[in-house]
Amino acid sequence: MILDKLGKELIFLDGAMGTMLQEKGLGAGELPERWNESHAEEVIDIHRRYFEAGADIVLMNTFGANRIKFEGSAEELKRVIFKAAENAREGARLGIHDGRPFGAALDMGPTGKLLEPFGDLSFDDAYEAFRETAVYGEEAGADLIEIETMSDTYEIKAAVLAAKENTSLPVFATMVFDETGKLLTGGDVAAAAALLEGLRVDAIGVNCGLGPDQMLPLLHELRKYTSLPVIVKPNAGLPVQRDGKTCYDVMPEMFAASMAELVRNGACVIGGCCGTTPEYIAETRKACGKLSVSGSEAHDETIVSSYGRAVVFGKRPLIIGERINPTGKKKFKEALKTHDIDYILREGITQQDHGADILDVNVGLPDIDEAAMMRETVVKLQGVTSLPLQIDTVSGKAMELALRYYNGKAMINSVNGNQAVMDMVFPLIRRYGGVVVALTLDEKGIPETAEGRVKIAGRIIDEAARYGIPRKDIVVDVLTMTISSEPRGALTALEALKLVEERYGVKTSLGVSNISFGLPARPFINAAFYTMAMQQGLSAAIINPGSEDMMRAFHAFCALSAIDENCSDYIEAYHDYKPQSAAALPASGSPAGGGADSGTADTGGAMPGTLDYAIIHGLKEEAGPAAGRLLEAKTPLAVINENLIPALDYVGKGFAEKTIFLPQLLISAEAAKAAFDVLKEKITASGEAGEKGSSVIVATVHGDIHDIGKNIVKVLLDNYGFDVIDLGRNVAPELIVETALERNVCLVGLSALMTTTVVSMEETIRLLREKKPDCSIVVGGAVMNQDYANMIGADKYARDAMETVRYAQDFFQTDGRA
Ligand code: B12
Repeated sequence: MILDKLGKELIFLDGAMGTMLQEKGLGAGELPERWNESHAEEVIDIHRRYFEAGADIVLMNTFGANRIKFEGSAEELKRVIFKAAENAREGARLGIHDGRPFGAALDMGPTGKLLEPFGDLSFDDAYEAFRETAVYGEEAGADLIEIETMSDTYEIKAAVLAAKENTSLPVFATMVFDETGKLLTGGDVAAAAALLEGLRVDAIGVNCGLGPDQMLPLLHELRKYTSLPVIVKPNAGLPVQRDGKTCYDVMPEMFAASMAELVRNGACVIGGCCGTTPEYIAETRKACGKLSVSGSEAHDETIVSSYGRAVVFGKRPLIIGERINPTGKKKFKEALKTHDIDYILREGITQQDHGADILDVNVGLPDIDEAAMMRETVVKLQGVTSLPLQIDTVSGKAMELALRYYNGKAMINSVNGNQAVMDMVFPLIRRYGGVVVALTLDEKGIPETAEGRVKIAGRIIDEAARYGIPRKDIVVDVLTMTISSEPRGALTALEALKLVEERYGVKTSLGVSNISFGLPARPFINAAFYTMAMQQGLSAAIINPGSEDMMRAFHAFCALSAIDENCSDYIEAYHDYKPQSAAALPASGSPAGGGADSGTADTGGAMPGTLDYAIIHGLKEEAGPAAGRLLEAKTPLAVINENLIPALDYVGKGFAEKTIFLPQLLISAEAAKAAFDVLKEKITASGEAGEKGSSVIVATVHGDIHDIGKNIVKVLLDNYGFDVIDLGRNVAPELIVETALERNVCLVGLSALMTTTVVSMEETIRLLREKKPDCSIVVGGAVMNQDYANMIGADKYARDAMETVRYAQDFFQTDGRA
């Protein structure tokens, strides 16, 4: 019933459940889903009111009903979900007076944990948690599954797969974007849309975070990249704090008027999120009830994505980096055999720095477990680069694992006209989404003529359609034959390139360097052929972005064909070019026309192999040894101040400027910690064994989880002989005061790194002054300065760990407590 209406008629969802439960007395920290059993009447009443207000579908009170939040109690979880479904049905019985059809959606929200490699929840565990909830939901009678409030594409992928692989229910999926159109993990609307469309959800959309007016640009953006029905569920405006309570600034009538505007712009499933109540839904029904939905336009853009970016084919020639491939590379083969993943990651980062848009990943070698290696490489590469990946393998198992654990819509290299290969590859694409490279060869080999190759492309496209794979998800590779053995090899490929695009309207890709095999000075031929192919409309080339000749051809072509407006990318790349210089290619050359997201990573001038580079790129395995090397020439404190902190500052600045996103911040922090572990050993080994007994409490204040700086302070204080009581991070003021009282500690060090947590610091100081007035308080952390410290009543502001030690020494000496 829902799928019959979807996209044809406007479907009304309900508003917030949490807001309503809080009004009814839900306490802080209480799991709202437990109210399905303990306060069933209240939950039923909320459903009833939403149905009366005009909702067609209500969301069951199951947002957080998963084994992670319910700490493994499957029995309770199942009971709660069944009761939630019963409550929704009872709400419908009481609230629907005109007999209209209704639905109850199983609501699946995020687990609250970040997934690996950025957090500690594995993809499989997330999948398993969602699977369990989805299965119970279907058994309990849910009519569809709505996955909502997701801010990480990897988590939503786990949830969608769990729902689709284990139930037959329709799946709706909505995510939370900020006003700049980014997810918390950095992905944009196009990236999320590509992923979700690839996973074949039934409707896609946005919820939470923003009010209805701020969602309009997001809706436009979504409609640009998907032809799926679009869901919009805004908050009742932006949150404002009044008397310590969170309130929303858009009233029901204004909300409804904005919702009508959203419907006129293409939303076809609408409802409300935080702050909305039955009044909002009633007004929305009034304002929108007579509006019709505007049909979806078909979108035929070819898009691949990663967690952090979408790459759209057709705007300019794309560069697919070919270096992650053992063919003809002795060192690479060795790295695969010795399981030197860092070597592979470095190849990825270097290609990104040189301007690749997509990275080809081929780790096939006869004597290794390719599937396991492929999975590991894909997962780890995603930890150090946000470039989309091209999975390059002939092994079905390796392809499946890579696609399953890939966080985005991948490119797949490849399928061909051989039926058995198509039967292996297409079901995987149908299941996981992806853009597949179709090689124009079949059981009979590679046709000699352009027409022959084009025909095979046509057959592959038709066969893909039978699997439900649209043309936009196929990129045709007409194959390059080497001109030393096939004199017309280049011409045939160029002719086929043009024909394929003209006849089928598909995008193309080509491995370029094969053209010159067996000839001297191969780069000359490669670069010229590359230019000819781009002129012929080639969409993407598999090349080595580290090759100066190829990149010059690329930049020059973009400038000549007016893709690179005002030649600005060309100028940026070559303004300091000197004819004799071997280093004309910039370390971080930026390809033309890609805008802010054009696939390059700034290294802040740091060189590969250095600690700064390892931290900036989150190379955890490299950071420790790099720190070790620096220790040969510097003291640990100098390494902290001259390398570790500046590298983190660099990342932090990028984060503030939104060129770096939370996942990258996290892996940089991990790398910094790995480096610090090495430095710590050295500091401890050189310890100035002081008298124990002068106790100091250190803690990062409540609400703040930054502890790298605080840990440095701890280690140094430890090392100088103080008895350090480390209360950790995110520490409540009460605990700090209790500990100071219990252990009679007279020096407390507090750390805060965010402007928002300076208030917790102030509160802690206030409480300490009240309960333990003889305590001295030293504060630090990146946001802190002398003025702030004075303002919040601290005794001392210490700029760094060493200053903290000096202060502690003075304090205990003058104080005579030591
Ligand atoms: C690493 C990092 C993280 C890591 C933290 C990992 C960890 N275990 O600590 C992760 C990825 C988890 C993280 C998360 C977040 N982060 Co952060 N993060 C940073 C970053 C890049 C570096 C901080 C750092 O470790 N510096 C290196 C250490 C050694 O320096 P330090 O802490 O200043 O310490 C020295 C001195 O200050 C002093 N000191 C430190 N503590 C103490 C204590 C005492 C008692 C004394 C005396 C001295 C002292 O001595 C230290 C050694 O010399 C900063 C940017 C920056 N440049 O600071 C952003 C930054 C602090 N983060 C920021 C934000 C916004 C966040 C998030 C909210 C992001 C999000 N959307 O989720 C979350 C916060 C969650 C929370 N509730 O706390 C913002 C804060 C903005 C603001 N002004 O409020 C910053 C400034 C980035 C930015 N420019 O936007 N982050």
